[in-house]
Order: sequence, then structure tokens, then C-alpha cells
Amino acid sequence: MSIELNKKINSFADLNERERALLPSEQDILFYKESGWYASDIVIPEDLIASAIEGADAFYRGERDYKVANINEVANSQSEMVLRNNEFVTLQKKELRAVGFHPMISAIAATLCNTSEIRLFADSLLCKYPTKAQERGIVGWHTDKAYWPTCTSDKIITVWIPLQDCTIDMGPVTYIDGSHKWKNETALKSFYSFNNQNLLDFEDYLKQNKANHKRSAMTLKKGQVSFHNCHVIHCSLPNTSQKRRLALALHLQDASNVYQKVYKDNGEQIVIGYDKLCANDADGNPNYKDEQFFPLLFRAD
Ligand SMILES: O=C(O)CCC(=O)C(=O)O
Ligand SMILES: [Fe+2]
Repeated sequence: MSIELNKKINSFADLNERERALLPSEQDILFYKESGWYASDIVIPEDLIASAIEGADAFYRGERDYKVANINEVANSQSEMVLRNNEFVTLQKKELRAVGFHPMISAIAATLCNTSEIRLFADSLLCKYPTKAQERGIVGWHTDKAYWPTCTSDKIITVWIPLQDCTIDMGPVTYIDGSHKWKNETALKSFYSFNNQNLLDFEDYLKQNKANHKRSAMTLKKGQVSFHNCHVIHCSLPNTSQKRRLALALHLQDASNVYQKVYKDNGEQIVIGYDKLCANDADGNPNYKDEQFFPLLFRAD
């Protein structure tokens, strides 16, 4: 088992002509700015997805291709709970890395964020099994940035890669269009937390305050990928189909992102899980450019 990361840094030059044609157009970039999300064409080859599914199953059986030192403090579900969440899987399993670090993923992210660099921040392998009577497997309304107050950048982007066709009954990720523009509305913040299984209070708020909002469910075909800005409010509903819904989510930093010290109202410093994993910089603060956990994936040379 190797502890070496694949050090290949992709760039636009790694895309073939067909792939370049699938990059977001000027109009797509405008759409992303306005709506806060973008769904790509089919950009991940079918064989890579088939192999990622095998890689996910092997990961669940406990197999690893790369060893990551001190990997604790991150979600690592051991059982077939209705919503299974395992983090930093691209650093541990080669087939999941092949999809997550695919040059098209970083190239689209860099194009949408208008950034010169894309660096990993985190990833999650999310398996949503069909709903059981007691457990419904909801991801409650949230913004991803709410988990990372220690990040300076408002451009961090999440990539959601379903590993099969995702139909509406499978509980695809669902965005509120344009909700990244609500980021300074403090009244909203109390509603969302990652495993908030109660979607109703926020629904009431929306009814009263955002009557005209539009929701977009990412019912994507296998190989399509959706991208959302870290301030976009989103959730996912129960999987009422008969099949499991497997998705790889990647959280990517743009070039500007660095660590910042932040404090709770009571003065206590906020420390997120990743701060305890990564190396420190010269000032003793978490280094969000740590090559082990936050490798550089793309440079827009
Ligand atoms: O896969 C899901 O249901 C939710 C994923 C999510 O919240 C994200 O990708 O940011
Ligand atoms: Fe999310």
C-alpha cells in the first residue's frame, strides 16, 4: 500500500478536443453566477463510473489503496445506515480518485469559479439506501460554507457526482436557485445543519419570506455532474426508490482560499474537523494548502 499521492496536477492542456467543447460556455458561467449551480453534460466516462462503484464497494469492505496518516475527525460510517457518509475517500481508493480527480471536474470548477487553481478541501462518499420505515435518509437544508467558517473564500465549490442515473424518487441534491445571494441574511442561518432531519421550519420560512423561490433537483444521467457555490442552500429528500443512491461529493478550494481564525459568540475559537488533521503553517495555523489532505488538482496554465 502506497502512501504517495498521485502528484499529477491537471490543466486545460489535459483535456481532449471533445472535452474542451463540454466546458461551460459564457452563458453557462452567467447561469452559475445567477443561480449558484450548474449541471454539466455527460463528462465522466461510463467505464470510470463502473469502476468507481466497484471501488466504493471495496472501500465499504475495508479495502484501501493509499494510506492516509492520522485520518480521524472525519465522517467514516461503518454500517449500512440509511445515509452513509465516508470522507476523504479520494485519498484512499484509486477508483474514486480517478473520478474525483478527473481533469474535467477540476477544469469545469476552475472555469465556473474563474480561478487559476483548484485544490481539494474535502470529499464524501454518500450512499443513500432506500428509505426504511423509521429512517428516511434526508440531508437537511444547509449551505456548505456553514461548515467551514474558517475558510476565507466565498468561491469554494462543491461537485456532486451521482454514480448512476439519479431519478427524482432517489432523493437527488436539490438547490434553491440564487440562494447564494442570501448569504448575509442572518435569520436564515439558524435553520440549517447537516443532519437536520426537520425540513419543515425552513419550509415555513420560505413560504413566508421567499414565496417565489425556485428549486432545482439534480435528476442527472450517469456521467453528468452538478456544481454548486458554497453559499447555495440545498437539501436532499428520502430515497423512495428500490435502489441505493451512490454519490461522490467533492469540495474544492479556489486559489484565494486560506485559513482564518473565527470565534463563536461566546469567544470560543471555532475549530473544524479538518483543522485537526492537516499540517500547520509557519504561524501555527491550519495550512489549507497541506499537500496530504488538500492536494493541488488543477492549474489553469
Ligand atoms: O448527496 C446528498 O444528498 C447531499 C450532498 C451535499 O450536501 C453536497 O454535495 O454538498
Ligand atoms: Fe452540501
